[in-house]
Amino acid sequence: MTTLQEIAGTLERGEAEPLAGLVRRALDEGIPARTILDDGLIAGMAAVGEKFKCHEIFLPDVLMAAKAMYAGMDVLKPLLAAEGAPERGRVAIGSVQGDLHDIGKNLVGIMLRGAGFEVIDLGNDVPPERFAEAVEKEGATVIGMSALLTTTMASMSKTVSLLEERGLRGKARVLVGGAPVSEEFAQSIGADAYAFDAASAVDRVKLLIEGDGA
Ligand code: B1M
Repeated sequence: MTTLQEIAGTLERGEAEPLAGLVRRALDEGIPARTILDDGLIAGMAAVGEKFKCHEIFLPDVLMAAKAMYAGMDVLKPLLAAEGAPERGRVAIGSVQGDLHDIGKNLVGIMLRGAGFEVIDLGNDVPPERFAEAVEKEGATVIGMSALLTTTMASMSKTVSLLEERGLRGKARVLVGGAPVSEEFAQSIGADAYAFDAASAVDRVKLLIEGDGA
C-alpha cells in the first residue's frame, strides 16, 4: 500500500494523530503537498461521503473523518500557503446560511491567502446580510460562497439578489463553489464565476480582480 493510500484509509477511519504523522511521512518521501491533499486527504473524504450515502457509516464517523482531515490540513497548510506574496485584493468567503460544511471553504481560504489575497473568513452558516455587510463595511471586492447541500444552494441566489438590491454588484464580484454547485447554476443565479476546486478558485479570483473576469 502506498503512503497516499494509507492516508486515505486513515482519514476514513477518523484517526487524526496517525494521519498527521502519515502526512509528514509523505512529505519526507518527497510527495508534493498538492498531491497529498488531492490523492490522499480529498480522496479519503470522497470515500467517506460514498459510505455515508450508502449508510455504511454514520454521522459521528463523518465528524471523526472531518477532524482527521483538519489534522492533515494543518500539516500541509504552510506549504499550500507559500508566504511572501503581496496583498492583491480582499475576498470575503463563507459557507452559506444553513450550511455547516467548512472544509472546502477553508481550503479555498488557504489557497487564496497563499496566492497573496487578503481573506475575510465569515465562517459557516453565513446569512446574505453578512455577505453584504462584508462589502459595505469591510470593503470586500470578491464574495466567495460555498455550499455543500443542495438545500442551501438557494441561499447563494438570495445573497446575489440582496447584493443587487443594495447596489453592491458594481463593488464586489461573486464567486460560488461546492460539490453540488455547477457552472450552469452559477450562471442561472447571476454569479460572476464558478470554481470547481480551491486551486481554480484562485484562478477565478485573479481574473475577477485583475482581469475583466466577466
Ligand atoms: Co455532510 N453531507 N452533512 N457533513 N458531508 C455531504 C455534503 C453529503 C454529499 C454526504 C452524502 O450524502 N454523500 C450530503 C449532502 C447531500 C446533498 O445535499 N446533496 C451531506 C449531508 C446530507 C449532511 C447532513 C444533512 C447529515 C445529517 O445531519 N443527516 C448534515 C448537514 C449539516 C449542515 O450543514 N447543516 C451534514 C453534516 C456533516 C458533518 C458536520 C458531519 C461534516 C462536515 C464537517 C465540516 O465541514 N467541518 C460532513 C462531511 C465531512 C461531509 C462529506 C463526507 C465531506 C465534505 C468535505 O469536507 N469534503 C460530504 C460528502 C462529499 O462531499 N463527498 C458530505 C472535502 C472537501 C475538501 O471537499 O467541501 O466539496 P468540498 O470542497 C471542494 C470543492 O467543492 C470546492 O473546493 C474544494 C476542493 O478543493 N469548493 C469550492 C468548496 N467550496 C468552494 C467555494 C468556492 C470554490 C470552490 O468559491 C467560493
